[in-house]
Amino acid sequence: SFPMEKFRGTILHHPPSHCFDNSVESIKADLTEKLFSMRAKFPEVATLNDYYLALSYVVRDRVLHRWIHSAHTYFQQASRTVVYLSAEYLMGPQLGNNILNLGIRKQVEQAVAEMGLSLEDLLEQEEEPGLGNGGLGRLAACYLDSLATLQIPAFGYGIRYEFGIFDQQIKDGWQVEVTDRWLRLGNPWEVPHPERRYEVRFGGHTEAGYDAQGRYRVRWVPERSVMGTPFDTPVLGYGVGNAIILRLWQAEARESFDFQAFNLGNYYKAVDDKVMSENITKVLYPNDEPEAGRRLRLEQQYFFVACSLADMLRIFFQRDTDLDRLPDKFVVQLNDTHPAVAVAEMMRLLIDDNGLEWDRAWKITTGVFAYTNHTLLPEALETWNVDLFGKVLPRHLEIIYEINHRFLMEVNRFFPGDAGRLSRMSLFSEAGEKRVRMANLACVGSRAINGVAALHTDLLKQTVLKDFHELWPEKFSNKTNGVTPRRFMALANPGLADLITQSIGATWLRDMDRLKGLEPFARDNAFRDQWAEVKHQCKVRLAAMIRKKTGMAVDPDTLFDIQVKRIHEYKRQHLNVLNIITHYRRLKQGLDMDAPARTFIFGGKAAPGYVLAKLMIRLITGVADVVNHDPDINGRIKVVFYPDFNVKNAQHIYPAADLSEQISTAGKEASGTGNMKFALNGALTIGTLDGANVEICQAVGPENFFLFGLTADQVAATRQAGYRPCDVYDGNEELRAAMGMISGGLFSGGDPGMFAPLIDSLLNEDRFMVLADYAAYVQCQEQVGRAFLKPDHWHAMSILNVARMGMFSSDRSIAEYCRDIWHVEPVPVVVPDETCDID
Ligand code: 7GP
Repeated sequence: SFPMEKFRGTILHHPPSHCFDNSVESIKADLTEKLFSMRAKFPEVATLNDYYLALSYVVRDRVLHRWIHSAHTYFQQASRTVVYLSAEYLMGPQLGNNILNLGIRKQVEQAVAEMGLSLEDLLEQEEEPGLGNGGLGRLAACYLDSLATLQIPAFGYGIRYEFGIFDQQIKDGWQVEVTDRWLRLGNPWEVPHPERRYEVRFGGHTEAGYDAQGRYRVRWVPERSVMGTPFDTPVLGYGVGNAIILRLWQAEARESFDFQAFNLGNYYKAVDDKVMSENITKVLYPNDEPEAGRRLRLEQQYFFVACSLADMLRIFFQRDTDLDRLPDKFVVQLNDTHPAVAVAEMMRLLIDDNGLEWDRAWKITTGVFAYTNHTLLPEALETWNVDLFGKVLPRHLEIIYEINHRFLMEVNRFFPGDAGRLSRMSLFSEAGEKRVRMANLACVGSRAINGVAALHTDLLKQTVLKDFHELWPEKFSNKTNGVTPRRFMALANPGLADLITQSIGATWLRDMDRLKGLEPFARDNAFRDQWAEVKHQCKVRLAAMIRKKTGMAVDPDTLFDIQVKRIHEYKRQHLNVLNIITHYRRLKQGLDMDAPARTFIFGGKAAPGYVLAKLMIRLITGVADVVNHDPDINGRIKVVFYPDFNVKNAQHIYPAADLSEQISTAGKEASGTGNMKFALNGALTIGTLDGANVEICQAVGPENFFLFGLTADQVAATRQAGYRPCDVYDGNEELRAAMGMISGGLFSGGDPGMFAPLIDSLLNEDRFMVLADYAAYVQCQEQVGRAFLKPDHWHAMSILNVARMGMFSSDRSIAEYCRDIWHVEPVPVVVPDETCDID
């Protein structure tokens, strides 16, 4: 590897400084050159994808220029650095975002136009890296964007899954999962560094003994090992020279061939190890799948944690030798518990590999980590069977036992003789099979713990992490989520962004509190008309996408009522459906004839093994089939299931919404971030007091928000009082009718059995209080309909929503993490010879 030690102290060289000419002529010339040098094509035979790749390489050169100067600056200043550990990143397409952040949109548009291409077509070519499930993975991506923009030295570390989240197709109304082969046509954005690989060991056993100095030492004798190779993707800040790196690890065999087996003539045995090793980063696991025996998933977690911490120590040792200073140089944020094994790995690195004593190692470890929790659902809290854990990571299990032993002694000092508390706080659950509790490990190993919205953090303190809060109240804080306005406003909705910029100037994209300046425009008729026209154009564009993807025609003049997110019982897509059916039935009866015509749009993936969620998709498509073709309805209701919801599609969907559906059972959605993306694009929200909805409602004002349903406290109290969904059912004629239409087979081609599991679960248990909130929801939807009929007032509310949403920029979230948890300062990067400013 590169002899970095030569660079310690003094800097000998500057990185190459390249004067990139961002003129139209120069971009055209570079594009032709890349077509030749990277694709070996001349224009007459180049495909659209060749042009996409060539343009990406043109842009990548400019991106790398910023990255190399950033890396050099951070190195030179030995800057305190944030390490973000996340098993998931949902980055979305890169080309458009990089063009935006380089500030070269106009030139690129013109350059490709002069070559007979359209930038929009080229952008559509890009296959996004779907390396995450949903909210948690997309949050990580927004946070990288804001870290770069706020000029914070940072690394995002994760896993380079060969297959990301499955592609969703809808066949006969059902979800069908298709392998996501995102790397098939190549990925121009990453730079592999095979020269910088790390070995990661698994299995085997440990041996205790004494070293030469007579100190007690444990030696891990692993059974096998794999190599981790990093692939780097630069992430640009907006309006600054800074870039940071997303470093994803790919597993490879130590040797491509087992030479001994090969020499014995067993070719297949020889490649076995290669195949086994590469399996570790083959595929992303979907949420909500039964965890049973998923050894590979544990191996994935340890694999990327081990590579990342080794890399962090390598960087540390470039400039320092004293490990006690590690917490001064790095802070490691655990994005939920998927990387929580890092606590044990750090102890192993310090004690076994670097010879530190336990107490010193523990002080360093607990000075480095911080933990973000993303869920209150008990079934989503991660635990691992102890036997499995011990087989994969025998040394780490020992370390966790020791951490637990010392920790429980401390608990016992604070709360003497409280056996119940000891068993709740233990890192091991002993009821049934013995399991390691990853959330408890993360709490014990971290100096800061946070939830992702005010309500969520309160509930964490009162429920799942109550005991930890009682022991260490000072560790807890709230960090309400945010989303990046660059991707979800400027890139996704240039029409809206331009209108805002014309009105209040361009600084809002880096300083979202400036959106406040839009408030007076809510009363300005001419502005409202422009606002309405932008929304209308977005709806026209989405209607065209819907036509292309589903063949369905929808009318952009109708109310676009949209729910896009993972399909889950707690998110209650079925509550939305029950309202649609109710509305449908009323129209059939000649009621509600003055309600505005609506297009109900759904999108989202169901975990492949989550039967009820898949049934919910089938219910939506079944209702769509009946309602869309009913001549009595005559277009007053249309229902669309938009297939394959992902970041790329989302960028078309959020801007086109009139109404955003955020209707989870109060107390179940940790934060939500789609709620923010909709509101920032001028949608009004219908929602419960759940997650960040609470703060959104407060920020935009309850008069600009359609609030309904039980509060979290009422949900808990109703449950306590012995909630019986069948009583609600018996007492509401419209609800009975709607559910009767489902169970009667109207939406399943006459098959009354199809939706029985869904109906039964609502009638017998209704864990998520769908029936309890039904009447309030239907009523609130009527209010929405009436409000939509007064367009001036509607658009005024829409403008006020955007004007007051500034605090939901991920820049605000990241600034709070920096101030309260990370204690890290901006490090501005000056890029020499940049010829182009942000436009
Ligand atoms: C999600 C939460 O469900 C969502 O409410 C939140 O906005 C988002 O994280 C970001 O904080 N959680 C996940 O995506 C997830 O996988 C399991 O949670 C740990």
